[in-house]
Amino acid sequence: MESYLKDLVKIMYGKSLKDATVKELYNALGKLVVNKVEDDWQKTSKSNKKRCGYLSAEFLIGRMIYANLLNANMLDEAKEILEKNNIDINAFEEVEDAALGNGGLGRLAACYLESAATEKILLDGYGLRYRYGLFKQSFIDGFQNEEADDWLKWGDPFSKRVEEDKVIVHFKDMDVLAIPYDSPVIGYHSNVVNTLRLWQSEAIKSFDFKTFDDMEGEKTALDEYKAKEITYVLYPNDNTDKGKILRLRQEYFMVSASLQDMLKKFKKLNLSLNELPNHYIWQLNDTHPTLAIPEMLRLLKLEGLDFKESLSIVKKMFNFTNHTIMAEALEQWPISMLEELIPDVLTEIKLLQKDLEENLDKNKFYIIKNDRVNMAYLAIYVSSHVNGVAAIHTEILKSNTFKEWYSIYPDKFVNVTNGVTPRRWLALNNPDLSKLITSRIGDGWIKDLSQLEKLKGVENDDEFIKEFITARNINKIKLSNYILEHENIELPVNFMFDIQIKRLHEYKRQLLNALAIMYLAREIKEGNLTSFKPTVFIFGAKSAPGYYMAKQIIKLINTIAKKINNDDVLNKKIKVCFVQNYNVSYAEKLVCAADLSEQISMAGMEASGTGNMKFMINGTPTIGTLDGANVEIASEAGKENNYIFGLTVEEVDELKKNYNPYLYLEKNPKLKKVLDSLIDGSLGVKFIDIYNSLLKGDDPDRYLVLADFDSYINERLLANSEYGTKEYYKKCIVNMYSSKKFSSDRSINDYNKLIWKIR
Ligand code: NBG
Repeated sequence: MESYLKDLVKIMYGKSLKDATVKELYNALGKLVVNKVEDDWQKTSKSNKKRCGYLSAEFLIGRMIYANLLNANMLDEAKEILEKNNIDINAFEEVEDAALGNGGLGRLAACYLESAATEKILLDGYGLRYRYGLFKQSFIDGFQNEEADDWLKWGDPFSKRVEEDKVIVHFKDMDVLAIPYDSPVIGYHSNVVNTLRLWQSEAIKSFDFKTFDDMEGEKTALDEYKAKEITYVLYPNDNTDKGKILRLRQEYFMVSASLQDMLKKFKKLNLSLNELPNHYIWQLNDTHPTLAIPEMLRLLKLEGLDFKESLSIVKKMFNFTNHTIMAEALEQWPISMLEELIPDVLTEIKLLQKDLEENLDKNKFYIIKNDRVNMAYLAIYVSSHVNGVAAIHTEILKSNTFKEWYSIYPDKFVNVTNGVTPRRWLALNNPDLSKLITSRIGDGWIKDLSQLEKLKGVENDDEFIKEFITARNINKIKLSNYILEHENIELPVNFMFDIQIKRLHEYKRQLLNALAIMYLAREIKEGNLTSFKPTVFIFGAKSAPGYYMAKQIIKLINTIAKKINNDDVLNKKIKVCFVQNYNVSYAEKLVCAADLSEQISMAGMEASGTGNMKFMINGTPTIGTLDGANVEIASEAGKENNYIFGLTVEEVDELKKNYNPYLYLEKNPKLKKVLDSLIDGSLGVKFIDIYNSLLKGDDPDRYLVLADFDSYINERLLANSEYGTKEYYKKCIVNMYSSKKFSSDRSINDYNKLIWKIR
């Protein structure tokens, strides 16, 4: 490998290894990885076996270099070679994350691709190659500031532009080129290498000499821009459809290019179109790619099939995953917009509505209503399977969100609980704990997480506990150093690290956490909490740029952080740190250093959560509500090994019928004082809108922050009192070895068994 790398650096940059810059080494090493897996990649790509396309507007792949080196079995050697040349492999930490996604939904897609390749299942990712990923976040005076995320700054050695596979996507007002960029998806020590194909939009005629000669260069430039604009940015919105027209263009661009691509490949097999579902099927990652269904109908019409024939084929080709029950996230497109951009696709949607009316009670079911197309209903009507992403979430879909649909299609609905890849989320991000585990049970767990169960009993082994604590402390020291350098806040490692990292949303209730910190701070100040163990509360979260309340909450947390961290009495007991630009790479550092994992959404709102799983695998107990995958975490590791609090889904429903937030202030005058401080100026800034959101309006305290407050505080204090004891570390260890269910390898096999049936 060393001589290859030397040659490559020489060929690419005309330099020796020692003279190459970090960026050059990164690009050369990246190419070397691709080269190593190239034969397997070709073989996998050319296989004529049935395969599934994972259609997703987001692939939050993060930084690929370490994961690819590990999976291609090159990591140790690469480290050695670099070391020999006085280069620390950690230098690649400067490489920007590929933040081509918002949060859980996009990161899940990335974990699934990795797991499928590892499990030798033919699953290719299809999405968009955004020129700019999710914005870069910094704080200015405590407010979120957004800047463009130029993720390609360092180059992209893992992808190649596949000119010969370009296709044309047709809109009513223009035709656009879709150019695929392919990256290998390398499984862990597996010979299956799947493909992540991301489409980039470009103008068909990029430079026309004649136009230029006619002095009309500006017009050419404008046309070029209009085409390129489609894949310029990832919308930082996982639950509202903003920038509507462009978003719709993106969605159609993605699905049309992907389906044309598939059809081209299928035609090479010289089979009847009825055979299509035996070769290609699709998983729709949320509603964003749902236009694939009418687009497939349109393409089959062009092949000469009539609507009924096409529909019977299409019904076998698509499956739909729902990731949220938030009404504002279930996309609905106005007919007028579809008419304006893609009238032929709208025609197919109307035919689907007609078909529905022939088959179902049109008073109960529809795809089009009030001149809008309901994308979720469209997906459910046609798909063979609809799945939720955690047991409780699927139950809510069946009994509530899609109740009517479930009553006529009970067999369509299945559950596949989310998972995360143990390669990135334990083996790579937590090398010391990994070493400890491997020293006891060998390294088979990396490919088969159920082997962690062999550790059962080590929670009573003093030597193991000691080494577990050492590993945790090493991670805390590393995180603390990193935070000092990047956020300029000193975090003593003997403090308990209490961490909430996820997108900022009111339902996720970062506000509950913040109010609880304010409450604890008051109690400490007043001398009521003398035995409170020093704790640092860490937050990481981006808010959608147009989400006012979320941004207010960021400002609030930064305000209390400043106040507490500068208070010489308080900062011996509490510190608060909101890290900037939370992303996948930051998460890798945070989840392995956490003493407590905050998963405190209002029950019924968090479809699954995947951060909760990452903490668990790294041996961190959850403080959480019975929501999403928390329910399954508590059941796998034992409720007694986690800190479960708050209203259940049923209790939430009951309480919502007649909710009075003031009741909780009367019951708990200390909570009232905390709320008062939001508006009395004592924070230096007044947070009137946050205050009003909790107490005023039609739907005060929509996410029941006040109702869950007392039980949250109690559980927090319990966790705090146990922290640092042997009992506490036992809980950590039991969580870690009980986490097998949350490997995305398991999820992928569930998808395959229940839905895809590929092997
Ligand atoms: C998110 C949910 C999470 C879930 C991920 C992945 C969206 C629309 N939904 O709870 O909020 O873990 O999807 O399934 O991003």
